Amino acid sequence: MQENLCLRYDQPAKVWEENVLPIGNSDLGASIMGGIRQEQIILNEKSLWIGGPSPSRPGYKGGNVSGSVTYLRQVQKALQEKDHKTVDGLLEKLTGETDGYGAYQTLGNLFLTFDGVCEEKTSSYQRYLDLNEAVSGVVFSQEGVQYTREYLASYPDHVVAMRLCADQKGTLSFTAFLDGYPESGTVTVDADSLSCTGALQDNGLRYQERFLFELADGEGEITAEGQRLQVRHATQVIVYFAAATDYANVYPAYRSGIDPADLVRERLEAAKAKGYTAIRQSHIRDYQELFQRVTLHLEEKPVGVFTDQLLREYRRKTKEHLPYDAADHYLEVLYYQYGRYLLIASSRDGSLPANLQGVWNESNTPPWCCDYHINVNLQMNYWPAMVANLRETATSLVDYVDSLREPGRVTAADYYGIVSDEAHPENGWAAHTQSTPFGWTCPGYVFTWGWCSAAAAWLDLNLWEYYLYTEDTEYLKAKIYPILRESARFYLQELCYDEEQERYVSSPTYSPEHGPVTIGNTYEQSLIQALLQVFVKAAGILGYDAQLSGEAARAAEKMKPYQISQKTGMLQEWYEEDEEDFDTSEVEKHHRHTSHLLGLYPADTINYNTKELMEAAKKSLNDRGDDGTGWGMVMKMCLWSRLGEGDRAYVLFNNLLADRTHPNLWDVHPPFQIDGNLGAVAAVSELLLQSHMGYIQLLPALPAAWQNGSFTGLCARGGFELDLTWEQAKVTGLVLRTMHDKVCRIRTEAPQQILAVDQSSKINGQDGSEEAMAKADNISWNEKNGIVEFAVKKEKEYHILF
Ligand code: FUC
Repeated sequence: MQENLCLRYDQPAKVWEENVLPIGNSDLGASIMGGIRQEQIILNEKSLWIGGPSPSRPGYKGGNVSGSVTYLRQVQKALQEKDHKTVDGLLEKLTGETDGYGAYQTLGNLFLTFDGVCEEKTSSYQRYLDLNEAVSGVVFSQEGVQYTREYLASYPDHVVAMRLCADQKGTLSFTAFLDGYPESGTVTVDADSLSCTGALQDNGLRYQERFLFELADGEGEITAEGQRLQVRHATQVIVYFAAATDYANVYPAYRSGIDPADLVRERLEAAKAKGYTAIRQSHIRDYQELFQRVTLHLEEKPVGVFTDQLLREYRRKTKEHLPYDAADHYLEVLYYQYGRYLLIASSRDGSLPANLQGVWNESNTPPWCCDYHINVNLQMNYWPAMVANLRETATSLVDYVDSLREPGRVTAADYYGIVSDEAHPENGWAAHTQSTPFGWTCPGYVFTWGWCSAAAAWLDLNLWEYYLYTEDTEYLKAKIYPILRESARFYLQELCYDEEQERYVSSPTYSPEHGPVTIGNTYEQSLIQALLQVFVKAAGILGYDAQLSGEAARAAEKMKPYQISQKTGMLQEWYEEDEEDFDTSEVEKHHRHTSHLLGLYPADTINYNTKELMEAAKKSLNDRGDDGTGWGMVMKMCLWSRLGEGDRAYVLFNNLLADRTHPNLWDVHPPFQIDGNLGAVAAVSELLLQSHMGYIQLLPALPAAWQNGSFTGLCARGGFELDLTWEQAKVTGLVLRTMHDKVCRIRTEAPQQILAVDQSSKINGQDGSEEAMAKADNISWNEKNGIVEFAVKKEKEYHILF
């Protein structure tokens, strides 16, 4: 376990997105302000969305406009004829509607106004979020009384639980009330609970949120007074919070038919019966099972200062180009582990995936509707899931992508003429830039940000990573493969052969939010090609669909996604880039999206074996510069790490922390977007470990600033888990575990010895005694390519000695 992973502040939060401390169990989110006299907790339930099907919108069709394929054909023809005027005139026909898009809503606030407590008389105030236990709290003293509040969000028990204490008998008195809840809500106050029940005006989605108050030691009294609950002369009060809606991610009605009040009642009754201490224990056990799998040390020193001070210091040093010290490295480690925390808190099996803000939202009109953007953001949210040993957080994404298939078939039919019917079931699904929990897959309402035929292919690559890291063939067969196959069918019909370009192309294409409308831009070509190649591999593993797989292989080969500009030597973003009449009016040198480089990361078609493409990608990346939005910087970090340039990636990490991080360590686009937090976990991991080349690479892009360090528990493709230590940038120790009996390949200098330790002897506390050790089987080291190969078994742990 890694000690001292805690965000700390000496003041209450002032601004939600800058200062709050978030807790969550994926379905529920709570952001804690930590006020002294008045505590404010902003609450969320992830499925509380307006939009989608509704009695007031009987024709809801996910925004799809029937017959749009006619215009697609016209645009394709006009593009081929280079008739840009006609293209421009038709683009508005390749869009979707807006009605029913909706937005993520907030459940509002719980306010607790404390009697006899005031800011002026308070001392020793602390607000914290302990990442080791996923527990947040507030502590302060006033006139000899210490007040403590503790908050946690439990995944196993489906509640947020709060414990409010005073250390002197009978000194805890407060008023509790709700505010900011949906307009349609009715507040009910009874002997020991506050609740808000209603159905959203927009779509009739039913919801309930309820708070159950309990006097832990019987001390004090609770009374209902109007819309408020009064707690007087208590010493310890427990509050359980549960919330639910009748949403279900099932097309086309998206309703469960279950009364949310029933779920809430069951959960609160169970919570009360179990009690705070047991809930706390189960929560910590559940959370730590995931969180503790990874530790990271970068010669950091947890110092006694507050997190916002650490961040200010880091910013100052970055601006003044001063060297970082152990406190700065502590901030880096904290930021990394906070990203893992945020993913666990906002994405667990059985719920919707993490949205643009995870699960936390204080507004009914949040930026970008707090939706599921799939031209980078949702994908980035899940980049850390596998490498940072949190595969359980990824299944919500798999389920979500699966749920887009049925509505996505309507989009495929309306916009591409690709129809699924009895003769051609599961014949293709499409999705574009933005999506919602109500199956919104049509193009956005403006072509130049809304059209994105490759969005589904990109999502599919995330799912494939799940397989690569686990090699879980059953899950591949049951969940992932059907999605990949349907995508392959879609793209095989969507692609057309372009005589002039002599390749299969997607058309029209628009590089995310950048440049002109063209044929077969690098973004679409590279993602669709990667998806087709992945499908071929998956079909091969399962022994399925030989004919389709053959077609996919042939098409992929003829897609030729990459061109190097004869003029600049850069990897082109658009095929037509070097042509005289190429329209540069919408090209931005420093555009935040680096969509033409996705073959380098997260895909692997640009790699150490394609040296020219690597060089060209590097030139492009240099041209884009080191600035950007939060997620834009993270994207570049990942790209530099795949180029093996750790120091350059580190500059971006420095800039991310210095310029794009709020005091509560939330990533700033601006505004707050969680993709940068989560993506940065993947980016840092990628500096230390890569495995996309068919072998494991240790410290492939180590920044000079991290000369000495260690990690435990990072994962490599193939089902491996690694612990690594390094000194003076050289590997000094490596331990490897495997999910499968197989051959392991690591690129490294010649190891002196590889010892296989029985895991059971370790578990029995014998710590790998000499007797338990035996040399690993079949070790070979190839001097030419520097790869060591040896057979591994899942019951053993391998200690590689240098
Ligand atoms: C993408 C980005 C924007 C923003 C939005 C949520 O479309 O281009 O910058 O992050 O998603």
